[in-house]
Amino acid sequence: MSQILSSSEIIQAEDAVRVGVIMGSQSDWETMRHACDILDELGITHERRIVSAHRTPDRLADYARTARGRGLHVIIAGAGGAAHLPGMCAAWTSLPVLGVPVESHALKGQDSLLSIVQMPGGIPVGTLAIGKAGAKNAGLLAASILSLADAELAARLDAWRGTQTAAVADVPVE
Ligand code: RP5
Repeated sequence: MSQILSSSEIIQAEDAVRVGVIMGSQSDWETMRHACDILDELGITHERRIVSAHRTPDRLADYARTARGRGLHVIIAGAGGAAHLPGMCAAWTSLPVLGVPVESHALKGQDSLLSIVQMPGGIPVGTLAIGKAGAKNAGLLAASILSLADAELAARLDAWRGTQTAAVADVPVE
């Protein structure tokens, strides 16, 4: 039997947090804010949390294990250095996990990239580029995933891409 929702329940459902953006440290925020900016631009409700695989392992386990039950659809996880956060998050949940390698001081994020991308078969992490571009694309990829079941979001995403295309000049300026 179909369930009839009240208008307040519909508003609540539309406002439900759909993406979790987690990062290993406050120092990752300058990178991860670019994922949140895209989610904001596309009207995707999300939450932001500092969750460290190393310093707060219990917080990570709680966060990832309860994510699907709380209604999240996608998790974007950014970390730098020995960047175990995306992989450990993916170990605790079967939601799509998008990993963003944060640019480290010592190795310019190559350590982060290799830590995130080389997952053994069986526990996938969709790994993006190092730094700002990766965070931005993680937001866009989360939008693409959500758009599979959300035609209005698909239209907003296509419009966003159209605006980007229209902003590319034909010739370079001096
Ligand atoms: C990682 O260690 C974090 O994701 C961060 O990129 C890196 C450095 O953290 P802080 O020492 O700046 O807190 O766990």
